[in-house]
Amino acid sequence: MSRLIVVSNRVSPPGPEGASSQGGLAMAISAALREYSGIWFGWSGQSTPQYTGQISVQRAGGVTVATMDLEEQDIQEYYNGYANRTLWPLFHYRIDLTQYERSYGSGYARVNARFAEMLMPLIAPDDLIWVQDYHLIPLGRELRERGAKNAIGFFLHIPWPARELMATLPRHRQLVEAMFHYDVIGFHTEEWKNAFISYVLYEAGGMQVSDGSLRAFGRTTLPQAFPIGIDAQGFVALKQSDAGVESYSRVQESKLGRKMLLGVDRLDYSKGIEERFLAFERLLSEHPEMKQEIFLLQISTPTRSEVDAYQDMVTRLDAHSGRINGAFAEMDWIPIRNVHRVHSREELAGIYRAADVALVTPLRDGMNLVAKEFVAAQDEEDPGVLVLSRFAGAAQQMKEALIVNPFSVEDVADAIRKALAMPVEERRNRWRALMDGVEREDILAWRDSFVASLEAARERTAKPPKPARIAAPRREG
Ligand code: GDG
Repeated sequence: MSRLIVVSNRVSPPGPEGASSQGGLAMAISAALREYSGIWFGWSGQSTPQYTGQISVQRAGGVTVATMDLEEQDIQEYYNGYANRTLWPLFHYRIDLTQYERSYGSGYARVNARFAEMLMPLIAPDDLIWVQDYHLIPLGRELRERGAKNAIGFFLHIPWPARELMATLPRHRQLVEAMFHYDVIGFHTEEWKNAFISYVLYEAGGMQVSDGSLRAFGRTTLPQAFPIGIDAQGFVALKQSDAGVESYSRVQESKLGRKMLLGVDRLDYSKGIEERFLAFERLLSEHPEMKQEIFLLQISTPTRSEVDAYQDMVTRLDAHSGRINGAFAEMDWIPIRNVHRVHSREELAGIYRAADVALVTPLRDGMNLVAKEFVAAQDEEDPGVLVLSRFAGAAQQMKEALIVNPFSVEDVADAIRKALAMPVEERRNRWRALMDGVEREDILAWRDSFVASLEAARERTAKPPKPARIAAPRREG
């Protein structure tokens, strides 16, 4: 079996405390690498005053991990700059927050070239290479320029924007041209894939071939949808662990018989947390009889705190929750519990289980794993209800959720009321259908389908070109 090389911006190998400290994606990558005996390559997360060009290789939890440090300027321009101030907001439809600085673009190009330089000596001719996410779009081209002939695939974890938005990015054609150096390009949904195809056909003058591949810039690539999933069984085990049961009981007791609405998100403007608070405020002001009966637990873990848009958002969010709590709270009841601390995955599973309604209302999201984790953590006999934004990739698969428009406070407020009033029979039926999907389209299915597509790409390239077909002479009579 050939080796698999996974490249991502950051690597998070299994720690000494085992796999439970890893997120679902990191666990799938570790599992894939164990199976294919490969390497996980990426940035160590450390900075050095000057770029050293050194790699550190370690074995961790059965996986070989190779990391490199970046210099401070790289982190500012590539990571905080082009990745998180340019591509992230643009790809999440926030051109109002998108910053286009030339220095960011050159830092991004420089770091991608450095990744390729460091990675090349580790690659054997038969290896499959799988590049993850928007930080590393040009890496495939950089590797090809250095002679890599391997099958190389790319997976985008975030949405692909509409082509009118893509056109606002300086040098957008170069970015898309770079993607044509991959054999396979994976998106979470058909919608993101089609947005990419639309760019290629209408902006880049490309064409579609009958086998689904795309031709442009003198090259061919295969765009495909691979919806990511979670480790569903692993998540059930987290909820049943001691820490999972303890956090469930703790939250359950604190509810005092009230219904709990739950939000769990990275503190990111794409997640629609502010809009969710406003919808909850609308509900309380239009239905004061619901006061005392419900509350919202919002767990938001801080990220990217060096980027201004994130600092501004935290300030606004805290102002909203303070205002809503000030206006509605009573001596023995608070409407919003606004929590910024990080929880272990076991604790999180227990919290999901204790929720009556999950509010997963991003304004735009590649997939959204929280929606799937919430479903996996529910009790079969008395499951909670999932309220899900139509703009999350997950909405394409999770049709039995209550699908909402997160931009409409009324729509979300109505869905909350509907969820709270839903009879247990309907909750069970919807949950069963959702859980079947979460189990079927899990993280291993995602990994296996992508790797299979990459292997097929390698076979196509290895095959000698078919001899020209000569039509047989027609028999007369
Ligand atoms: C990107 C795309 C796509 C949250 N709080 C805590 C915690 N979390 C974990 C959740 C979940 C993960 O973070 C968040 O995953 P999402 O999928 O919801 O969102 P992004 O981080 O934006 O991920 C997204 C994903 O990539 C995969 O392709 O679905 O669309 O944006 O797993 O549980 N984990 C712990 N403590 C917390 O307090 N341990």
